[in-house]
Order: sequence, then C-alpha cells, then structure tokens
Amino acid sequence: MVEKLDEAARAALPELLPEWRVLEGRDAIQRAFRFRDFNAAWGFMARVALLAERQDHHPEWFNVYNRVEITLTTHDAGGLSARDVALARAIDALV
Ligand code: H2B
Repeated sequence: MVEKLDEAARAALPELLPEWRVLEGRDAIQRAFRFRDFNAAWGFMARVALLAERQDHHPEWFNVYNRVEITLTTHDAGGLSARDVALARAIDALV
C-alpha cells in the first residue's frame, strides 16, 4: 500500500518542485510544458513514457501540438505520494 505524503513532505513541495503546482480540489500536482513543435513535444512524451514504465508510475497528460500538461497523483493511494515526487523530479531532469 502506498502512503499519501505527510504534512512535512507537502510543505517541502514548493522548494523541491518549484515548477509544479498543487491542484485545487484534487490531491495532485501539475506542470505545463511548451516545446518548439509537436515533434519535440512527442519526443519528450516518449521519454516520460519510458520513465513511467521504469517507475511503474504513470502520468495523466494532455497534449495539443507543442503543449504538454502533466498531472501526477497516485491512484493506489487516492492522492499524492512519494511516487509522484520521484516521477516529477525525473521529468524535471529531462527538460
Ligand atoms: N500510476 C499512478 N499514477 N498511480 C498508481 O497508483 C499506479 C500507477 N499504480 N501505475 C500502478 C501503475 C499499479 O496500478 C500497477 C499494478 O503497479
């Protein structure tokens, strides 16, 4: 069973993941990305997909042409967990 983030871990999020915002009304984090064109956006998504498979943790995402929005939450926990933080950090390291 995956545990939800505790208060201390939540308080650390702005410093750890400054590009991500905690959604209102949903225990999830989101980051928006913009690329040169669809080819660059899709290449990024392919790399995120490989990360997600490796971590067995998968994004909710939205793409239109050069824009990608990624939302992370842990379905097995019903909210944010350390798995979201780990995937967000790995995604940040790609860009
Ligand atoms: N991804 C996300 N975002 N949340 C999960 O709870 C989750 C997942 N669970 N990827 C994993 C897969 C689980 O369903 C499999 C069986 O390990």
